[in-house]
Amino acid sequence: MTPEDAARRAAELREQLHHHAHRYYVLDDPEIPDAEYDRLFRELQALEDAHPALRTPDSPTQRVLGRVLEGLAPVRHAVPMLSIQTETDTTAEGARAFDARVRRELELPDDAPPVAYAAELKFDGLAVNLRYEHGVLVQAATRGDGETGEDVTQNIRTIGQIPLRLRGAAPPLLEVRGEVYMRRDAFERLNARQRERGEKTYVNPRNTAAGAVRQLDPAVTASRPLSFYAYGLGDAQGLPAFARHSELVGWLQGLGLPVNERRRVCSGADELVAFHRAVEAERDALPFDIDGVVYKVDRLDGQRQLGFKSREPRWAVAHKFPAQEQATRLNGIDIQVGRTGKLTPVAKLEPVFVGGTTVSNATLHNRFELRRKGVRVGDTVIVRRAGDVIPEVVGRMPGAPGGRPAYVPNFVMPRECPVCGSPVRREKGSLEHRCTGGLFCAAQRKQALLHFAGRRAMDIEGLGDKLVDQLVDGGLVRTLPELYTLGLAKLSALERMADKSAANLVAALERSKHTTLARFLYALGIRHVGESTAKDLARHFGTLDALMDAPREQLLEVNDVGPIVADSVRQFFAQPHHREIVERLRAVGITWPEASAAEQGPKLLAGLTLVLTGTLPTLGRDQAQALIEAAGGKVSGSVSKKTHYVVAGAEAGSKLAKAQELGVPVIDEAGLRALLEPAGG
Ligand code: 5U1
Repeated sequence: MTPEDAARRAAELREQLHHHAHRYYVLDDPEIPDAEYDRLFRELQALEDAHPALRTPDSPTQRVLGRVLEGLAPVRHAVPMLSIQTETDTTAEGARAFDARVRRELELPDDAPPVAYAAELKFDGLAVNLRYEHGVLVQAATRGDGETGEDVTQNIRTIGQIPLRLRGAAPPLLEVRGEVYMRRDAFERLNARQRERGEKTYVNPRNTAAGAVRQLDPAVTASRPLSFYAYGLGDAQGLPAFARHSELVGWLQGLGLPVNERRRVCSGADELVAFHRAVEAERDALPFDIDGVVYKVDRLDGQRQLGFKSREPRWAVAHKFPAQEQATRLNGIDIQVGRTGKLTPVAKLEPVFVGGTTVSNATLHNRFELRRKGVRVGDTVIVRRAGDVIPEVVGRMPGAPGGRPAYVPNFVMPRECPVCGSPVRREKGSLEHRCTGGLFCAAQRKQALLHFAGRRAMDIEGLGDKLVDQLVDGGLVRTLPELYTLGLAKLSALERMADKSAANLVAALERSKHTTLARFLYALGIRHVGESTAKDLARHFGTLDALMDAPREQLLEVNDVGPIVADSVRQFFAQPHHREIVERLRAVGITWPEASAAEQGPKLLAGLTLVLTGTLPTLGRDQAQALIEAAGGKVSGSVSKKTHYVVAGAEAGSKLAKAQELGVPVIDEAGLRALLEPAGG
């Protein structure tokens, strides 16, 4: 290859790789398989090795080559990185105060039309300034004190979402401001990896992202999966003439920078309030943490008119949501015994308002997790409560510089179950301590009853934890079948039980007797048999007797059943008292439509695994799943070589791409309906 040919090919490859990196990292919509990207990447690497002069700073191969630094150099910001004022009223109404202030300062009369605001998410990460000269990333800096930040260029270059070169007609100088953050799934994966290696887990995505950006060794940053959103400008020359902030954000997107889609222009206070409410409701479903929303006067002439107050613009405000993390004192550690006997250390906390409620208990998971976090009774700890997730202690507050000399835990796992006194054991290779008391243990009995009564199990409405406590502690229910022999008289005699509630419960118990085999199996609480496995087992065996007598090899034939599940099912039904419970449950009248395995055969989708993705034109997700399962098929959450069909609707994303990559047939709703019709029908 002549040097000219090599240069031409290298430029072509750089162009292609920039394009595909943008599709992959920014748009999350790759056009080519990963393997093809890797092939192009290696071809460019080989060309650059053979002709080092072709190795340009914006080459995609140059993302992780920085050296380990002794310290981060200071960078003086050409335009200060301002902070943003915070609206302290975390209710949606807080938005009105900002609108009122803006209107007053713009001297708008009461009858003037509503002000337009750009409303965006407030990402919980680390603010950075990216400097592009003639479209090439030349420097990245943290905010620091707003005047001077730290040079983190090498580290920022490792973030795939941040373009090393802007697309299209970039101006001679452009400083982009935005937030580096870590997605929650990336954070969970990172912590799972740390746990596997027996290393310290990270407290939250924000601190992990901030720590990663400020690393001295860029290889460490590269090993932490980071993301970026752009939301504003620093210094710039030769910009197009914008009239509005919202136009500017659209323009940044056109340059190949990631901007968040959950933004809109709101007209006046009412729409700000609605935006705040809507985003707060979506908060826990977002793939990353936010701590609020940001409102900015959309018109740039309006921003200029409002100007600044000390270090903050008057034209913007951060409207926070209630914090999801708070510090509080760990007063003690209790032990909770779960349905399968697992002992969980539970933190007894000085009550603290976090994630919208007062929290006084939080899980510490297990002894190993507790030690990894270095938590001791008496410490100030950080408690996190996000959405419906159980509150957890994520770590301890850093103490005085120097910290404590060495961590000595002041909590030990009991050797005997605190509820029933049976010995506590930890199986080899497991992190969990378990009570060996089985259903002799009142705690396990209570949990077993609650599980049995659960919505997805026997669905016994009205049988909650308070009532279960009374039934078990009062010696009224020792085994599952006894639930059905309680009767109205015994229930009405319970404390705080109104006649009507007792009658409702009796009716709910009666209703629950008509169920399905899958629900019944799930309700028994066999270890490792979740809802989906219960459905697989019911579908495969058709009758309870066939399943109870099935040898290991037959169990292993069931979809998704491996040795652990097979052994657990065998062990469960090998125990005479479990058989007795099953027989007594049948004797009280619990029934389900049974089918022989032979009758299961003609089901149209028997043995097929389908994946649903995107929005189907008429069927909701649950409806589609129910139709597939009723026809004997299985719905899986991810696409693999074993998937038989992917049913794709509008806005199908990565699952569709995966199906195409693996050559899995893709059908639409009409295709699914055709599969569900008998041949010739
Ligand atoms: N979305 C967004 N986040 N955020 C944070 N915009 C935005 N603007 C900021 C900050 C600190 O500051 C400017 C208003 C100066």
